[in-house]
Amino acid sequence: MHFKKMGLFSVAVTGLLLVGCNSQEESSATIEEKLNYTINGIEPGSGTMELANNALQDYENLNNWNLTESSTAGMLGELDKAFKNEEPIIITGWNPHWMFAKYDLKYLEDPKKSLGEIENINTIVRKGFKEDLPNAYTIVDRFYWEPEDMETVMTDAQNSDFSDAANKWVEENSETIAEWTSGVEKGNGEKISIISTPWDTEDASSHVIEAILEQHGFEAEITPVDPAIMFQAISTGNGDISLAPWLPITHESFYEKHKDDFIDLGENLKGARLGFVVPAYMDIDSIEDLAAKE
Ligand code: PBE
Repeated sequence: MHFKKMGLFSVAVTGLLLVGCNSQEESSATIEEKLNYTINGIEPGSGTMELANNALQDYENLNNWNLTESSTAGMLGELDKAFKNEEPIIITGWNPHWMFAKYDLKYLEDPKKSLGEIENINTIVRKGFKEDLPNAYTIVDRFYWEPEDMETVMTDAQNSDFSDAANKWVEENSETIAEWTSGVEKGNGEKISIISTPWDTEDASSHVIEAILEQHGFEAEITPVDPAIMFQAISTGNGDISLAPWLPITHESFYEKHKDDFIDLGENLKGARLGFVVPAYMDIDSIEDLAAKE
């Protein structure tokens, strides 16, 4: 009995010693070591991940860093965990998004502009859409809103869903919508296929244009796909319209590949942005300040 107790005691002491060593090691670890030289990414098919991979090449200090593929929900989960423990984290973040209202975040400076600067979101339509559905085309062509509008819908959708949030925005902005639909003949149940991408920003715009088109007599349907497929769908005529392209940088490679095969109606929103984002409590301001992994 006595012997067994001694055994347990020494296990406990060793354990304490180990814990002691560990925490000492942790407190002297650099931010980069605590981050395990890792940036928390999102869906591999996103434009964001393409740019983030470019950034890892462009910045010599990041050449040996890791970019984890995940999902937006997974990335946001990691962000929440980091905030609860006040730990460092680097994510691929973007605006408009409610993450900036929920958490105190900052963009890391990006002097090489690998992750772009100020982005627009454009509206593209398939060739022939204007000729086939001139009335719907006019409404789609006129659709333009501000980042704050998009944020309102994204935030409302957190407590309901995108259909309800979009309908609410449409109701509250009836004057603007009256301008967009002024002089436009009502539809007769003609079907319109809206191609979207799987993020809140595009859930918001797609549901709003859907609500407006339906209010005006058309029958609209939303299909969310990866950006590459979105451009392909509009280029092949499988989809009619998309409000999802982020330009000039985020979706540049997809855009360039298909640009002769769709019609670009220009911006539906100005002032989007993406980049490497960190909690404001982190003592680091620029991508260039991150130490290289040797
Ligand atoms: N995003 C949001 C998307 C477009 C919309 C920035 C995460 C992307 O392709 O990266």
